[in-house]
Amino acid sequence: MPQYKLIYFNSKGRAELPRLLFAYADVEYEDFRFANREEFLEKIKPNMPTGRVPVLEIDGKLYPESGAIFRYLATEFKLYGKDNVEALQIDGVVETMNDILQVLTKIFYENDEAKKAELQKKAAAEDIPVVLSLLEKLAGGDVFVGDSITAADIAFFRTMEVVLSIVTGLTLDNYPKLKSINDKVAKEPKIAAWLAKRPETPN
Ligand SMILES: N[C@@H](CCC(=O)N[C@@H](CS)C(=O)NCC(=O)O)C(=O)O
Repeated sequence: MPQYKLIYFNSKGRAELPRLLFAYADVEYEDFRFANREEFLEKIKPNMPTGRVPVLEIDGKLYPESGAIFRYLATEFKLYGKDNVEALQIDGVVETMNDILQVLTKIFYENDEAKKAELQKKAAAEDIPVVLSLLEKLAGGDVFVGDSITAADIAFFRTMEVVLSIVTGLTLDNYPKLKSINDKVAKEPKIAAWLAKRPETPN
């Protein structure tokens, strides 16, 4: 088994999905969190391949980009479908979900409070429900692809965590398949154990 170290801020952000994959696959890794932005700028950033994080270190070599880390780990942990067609379906789900993340990023980085509130309202009423309806169509039943949990389901769970932390007034009650996927992932014993023990951070 390779030696894994995941390098990121002491926050969930772009590192939480890989952390959930490690948890679900029950694979050991070092969850390396630097203390603050000063430490990042002085000690970490200059040594990262692109100056940004997350970075996954595998046996001493550094690899950037959260999407690449997600696909690599999911493939290593056999969570990326049983064949290339299932991988294609998983990618379809992940790419659709990226439309939600784009909406959320806009809200997250908006500094004007009035504009932020407007964006949040529109996201809850329009932007996110549109994408959730598409995802409901892609869902197979209580998983997106095949007959057991894949990286698509775990990525959806993580996306919903981010959605609910940024946008209020949204539920999955109108999306029965998405609701069962979300509940199923949350109830997986290894995921539940990680959720209970992970460091508490605001985002
Ligand atoms: N496309 C990259 C974006 C990485 C990124 O923007 N990381 C932020 C933290 S979430 C960062 O390192 N910011 C500090 C900086 O750019 O100096 C990915 O998905 O990994």
